[in-house]
Amino acid sequence: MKVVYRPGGMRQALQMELWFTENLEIAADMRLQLRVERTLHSETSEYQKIDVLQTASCGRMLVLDDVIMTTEFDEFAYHEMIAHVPAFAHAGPRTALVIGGGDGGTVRELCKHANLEEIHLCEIDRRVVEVSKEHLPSIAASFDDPRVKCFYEDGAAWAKDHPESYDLILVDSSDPVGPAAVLFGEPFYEDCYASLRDGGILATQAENLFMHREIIERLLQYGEKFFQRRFYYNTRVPTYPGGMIGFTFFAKGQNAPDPFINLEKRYQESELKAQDFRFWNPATHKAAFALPAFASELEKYLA
Ligand code: SPM
Repeated sequence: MKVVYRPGGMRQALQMELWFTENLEIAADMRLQLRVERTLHSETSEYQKIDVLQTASCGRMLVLDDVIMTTEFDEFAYHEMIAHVPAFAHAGPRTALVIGGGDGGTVRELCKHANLEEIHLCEIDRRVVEVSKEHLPSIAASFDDPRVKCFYEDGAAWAKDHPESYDLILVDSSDPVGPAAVLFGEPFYEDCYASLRDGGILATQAENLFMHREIIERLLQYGEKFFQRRFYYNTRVPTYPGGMIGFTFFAKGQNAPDPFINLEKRYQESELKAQDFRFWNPATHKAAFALPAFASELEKYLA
């Protein structure tokens, strides 16, 4: 973490403020800063630096290798959209795999789906889960659900070793540097395809349309190579650079679902109600797939 001390305004001339400055390799010329009240936890695990900071405006914040992973303020906009969009798009998912996602937010959202019988989390760094349980209890809220099993292993190897095992695979990864780089490679997408059952859906953290078009285009090319249905959708997250982040949505097989079919019906038939969500609803679900005009060239990869 780069901690920048700088003098406050006129009325705080004697008080020094503490600011966290994100150090994001894939957006090197843009910096996001948040004012920090105190450090709640800091360590270097076997894989990465892990910090939990109490921010002035966004609650507690999890930071890995100086990059913001999630904050209490806006985490729901990310976790609800990575989880519920594929979960409602599938006709009846019974098994789900989350790769990464050690803070537990994606697992928490999946646990709201009563039809899911098994939810596996494959997170390479056990310490992310342990630290999140201790410091981010509202996010790491569902690890005690009996359907959840945690495996502290390499997610890419896990997908390769579990063919035809899952109805949903959600890749809640950090960015394509460091331990997560392998999750942005073609072999991983091929292995995820093999790890899905027929009709299964792969949704992956897929960066920002304004800033990371090359990465997104590459992921959509993998999708085109392996998957029968392909979409890209967005959500809004103020504490990620550019305030938005997208996901690939790839579905497998001749009966591969699209994300819109029977959506309202499935929602009404589920046990879920409007009060179970803060961001997801059928309207945000559908709107998330609208690509802005400047990105329309990506449509050639979608089907
Ligand atoms: N469960 C939350 C884990 C976070 N997964 C996504 C992290 C992305 C961080 N960088 C965002 C860069 C914006 N393009």
